[in-house]
Amino acid sequence: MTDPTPSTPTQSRTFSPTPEFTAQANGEAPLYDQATDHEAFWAEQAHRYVTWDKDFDTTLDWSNAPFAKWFVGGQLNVARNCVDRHVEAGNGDRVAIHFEGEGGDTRTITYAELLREVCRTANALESLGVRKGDRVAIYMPMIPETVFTMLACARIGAPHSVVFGGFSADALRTRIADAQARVVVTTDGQFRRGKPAPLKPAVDEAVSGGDSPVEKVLVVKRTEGEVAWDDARDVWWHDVVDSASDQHEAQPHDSEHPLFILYTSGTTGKPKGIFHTSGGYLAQTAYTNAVVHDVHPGTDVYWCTADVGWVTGHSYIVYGPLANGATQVLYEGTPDTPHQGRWWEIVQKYGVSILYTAPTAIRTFMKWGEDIPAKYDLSSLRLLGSVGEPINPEAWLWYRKNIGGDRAPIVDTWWQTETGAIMISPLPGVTDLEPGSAQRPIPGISAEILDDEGKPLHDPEAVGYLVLTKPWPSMLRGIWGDQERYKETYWSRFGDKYYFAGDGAKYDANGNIWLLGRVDDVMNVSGHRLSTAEIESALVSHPSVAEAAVVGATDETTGQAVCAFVILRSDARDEGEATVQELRNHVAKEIGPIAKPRQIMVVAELPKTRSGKIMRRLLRDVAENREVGDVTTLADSTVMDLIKSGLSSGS
Ligand code: 6R9
Repeated sequence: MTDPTPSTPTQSRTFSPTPEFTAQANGEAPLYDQATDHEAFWAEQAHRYVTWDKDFDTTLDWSNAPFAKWFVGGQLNVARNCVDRHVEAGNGDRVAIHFEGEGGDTRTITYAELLREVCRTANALESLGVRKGDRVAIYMPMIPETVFTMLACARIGAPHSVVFGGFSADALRTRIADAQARVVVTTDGQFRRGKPAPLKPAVDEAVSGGDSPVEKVLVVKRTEGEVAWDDARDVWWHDVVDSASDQHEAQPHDSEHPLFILYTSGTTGKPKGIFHTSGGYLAQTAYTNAVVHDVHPGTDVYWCTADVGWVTGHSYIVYGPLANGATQVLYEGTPDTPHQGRWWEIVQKYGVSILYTAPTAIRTFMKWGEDIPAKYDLSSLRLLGSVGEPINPEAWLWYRKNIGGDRAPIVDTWWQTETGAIMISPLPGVTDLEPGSAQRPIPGISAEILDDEGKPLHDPEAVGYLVLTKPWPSMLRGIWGDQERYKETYWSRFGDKYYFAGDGAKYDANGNIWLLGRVDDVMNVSGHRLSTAEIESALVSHPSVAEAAVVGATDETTGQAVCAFVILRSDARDEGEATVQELRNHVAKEIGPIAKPRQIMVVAELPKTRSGKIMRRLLRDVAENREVGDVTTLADSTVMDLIKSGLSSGS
């Protein structure tokens, strides 16, 4: 196995923009200077990228920090910005979505058609009782109806809560309860690796039991699989949406009206409902999609490979690109179904010019070999993007050479569910690109790297904590139902002037920022955020488990992998591999298959400090097969020997 730690390049090699790219780029160097007047800059972007029904009178109200209000007094309808205005501007015939199903079924949706579908969906949701302010849970695969539903919710002003289709019934249930969703939209099933996989049974389980706030479940027929049906609660999409009127009068909503809630893992077991509002979120997603992805509506074919269940899908499949009137690909399936060249076949088929994906995918393609993309015509690609975790320079260079034809610039974009939109990234056509670094805050964003005491670090290679020093339009407005936790999580580590991102970072000698991964108990597995605490509580909910500790160990392909150490209850039988399998499946059931530990080690003890804190650092050493580090703060320093000898004897 090669050394999996992301290596710092021994010599820094940079890639300057070509004059041709610069000449046509949306992003321009003067933006950095213009952004020195923070509020004036953002007011200008909000006017350029958003159509307001009523103009705002105050750009930023930060008087009740850290609770921000952007574009105060302004009114808009997010869905009309994403759909109607393009049709009104005469672009109704432009393709909004090239849908590619996993099985090869396709659908081309123009903006005019998108408008009709969104209106029908909005009318249908209203007929099911959804009103402005109600929450709607969306538990769906990557199909056009998912986009219609999100936009229909935005149109009505009913915040959506999209729950990734890979999450379990239990995870869905807690998210529904937290947001008190009245309606769930789902499908009978989804296609995954060539086979239909049911989805509705998880919804049935999640809303069962009498205490659910859910009144209606709207079901798209996708796989034609058998489904259980509750006549009082369940409604087929084709019965109510297809027959609904394709005209829908949309009301303007306040700039600060909640647009969506999206749950993400934090450092405790309880997922946080990050909520975003309308005007600022739309302005920044559209602006960044224009200047960072360099989308040129009408000519580009853009493809973001994320799932809409994550923030990347919200901001860079639905809101940003559609606000800009872009043409994009929406793909339902996995990269290797039916073969490992599927993505490149799609790029060739639709002439994709901008591809936005994650390092874990790139590293998987590296493993499969460069012969696979080489079989396809990828010459349409003119810009590549990366998001979700640090991209190691090797993967960056492979991506540039084998996918970007040694020609397309790569934008490594750092941001979070909480930030709503891209924050740190090169500007293509402006920045000299440095593989492995997200480089610098985009115009309008300010960041610092602080040491433990909160002092700014500027020395090259000095490692500290990334903070954001000014409010930004697409920032989270809080944690749904728990504003104390919002203040404590993000605005207390370094005082209330700094947003603490939870990521380690450093500058290099060129003044470029390198993101170094999470500094808290959050893991990043294939670009998905998972909390150690959440998986630990899933493990201890199994009757055989007394205690559990989870760490993220470096993994060559997925960035990090979940490794768990468990102590079995004295009355539980250790049946070796069978026990391990049962526990892995238990985690999948409790949280979802993405949280399944790669490895579970049954141990007799866990390393703890005198105050009882599990020393995950030492467990990480074991999981990564390293010499175990300093054990002097352990309550019992022999524990690590016990763990290691237990493991080597195969228990
Ligand atoms: C958009 C998204 C956020 C966390 C973030 C950081 C990591 C995202 C990154 C990156 C290095 C990048 N992260 N992009 N690390 N370089 N370009 O992924 O949101 O799921 O909330 O994850 O992902 O650790 O704090 P989210």
